[in-house]
Amino acid sequence: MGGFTFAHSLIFLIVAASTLSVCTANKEWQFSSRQPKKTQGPNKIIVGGSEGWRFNFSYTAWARKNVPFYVNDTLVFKYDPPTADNTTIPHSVYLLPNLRSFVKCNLTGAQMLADVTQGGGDGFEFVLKSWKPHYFACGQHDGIHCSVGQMKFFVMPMLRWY
Ligand SMILES: *[C@@H]1O[C@H](CO)[C@@H](O)[C@H](O)[C@H]1NC(C)=O
Ligand SMILES: *[C@@H]1O[C@H](CO)[C@@H](O)[C@H](O)[C@H]1NC(C)=O
Ligand SMILES: *[C@@H]1O[C@H](CO)[C@@H](O)[C@H](O)[C@H]1NC(C)=O
Ligand SMILES: *[C@@H]1O[C@H](CO)[C@@H](O)[C@H](O)[C@H]1NC(C)=O
Ligand SMILES: [Cu+2]
Repeated sequence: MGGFTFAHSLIFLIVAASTLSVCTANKEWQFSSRQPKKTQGPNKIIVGGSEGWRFNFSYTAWARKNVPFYVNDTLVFKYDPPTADNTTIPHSVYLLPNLRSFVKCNLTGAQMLADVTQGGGDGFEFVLKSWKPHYFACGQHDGIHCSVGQMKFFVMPMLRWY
C-alpha cells in the first residue's frame, strides 16, 4: 500500500499540473482571441435585426452595436415589396460613393444594389467583398428615407484571422 500511495501522489501531481497548464493555456487563448472577435467562417447579418430595413430606425446606432464586420460577411436587407393596395412603404438599397455623399444623403452617383422588390422573402443579400468603407442608404424619395428616416449606415469590414 506504500507504493500505491506514492504512485498515486505522483499521478495526482502530474494530472494537477497538466490540468493547470491547460487552464492557463485556455485563458490565454480566450484573452488573445477576444480582440478581434474570432468566429468560425463568414457571418450572415440581418440589417436592423428583427426591425429589418425600415423608416425611422437608427441604422448608424445598429451598425455601431454590431461591429466588427468582416470581409466576406453577408448583409441581409429585409423589406416588404410594394403591394397593390399600397399598404407598404417601399425601400431600396444603394451604395454611396463617399463619406460626403453619405453625410448629405446625396444619391447622385450612387449605385443601386437592390430595387423596391428585392427585399422580400429571405431578403436581399450583399457580400462585403472588399476591405474598404461601404456606405449604404435607402434611395427612396430623393434621400428623404436616408436623412429623415435614418436609413443609412456605413461599415468598414475587417480581415478575418483564420
Ligand atoms: C417616424 O417617427 C416619427 C416620430 O416618432 C413619427 O411621427 C412618424 O409617423 C414616423 N414615421 C413612420 C413612417 O414611421
Ligand atoms: C397605389 O399606387 C399606385 C401608384 O402610385 C396608384 O396608381 C394606385 O391607384 C394605388 N392604389 C391604391 C389602392 O391606392
Ligand atoms: C451630389 O453628388 C454629386 C456627385 O458626387 C455632386 O456632383 C453634387 O455636387 C452633389 N450635390 C450636392 C448638393 O452636394
Ligand atoms: C473571401 O472569400 C473568398 C472566396 O471564398 C476567398 O478567396 C477570400 O480569401 C476571402 N477573403 C477573406 C478576407 O476572408
Ligand atoms: Cu426606405
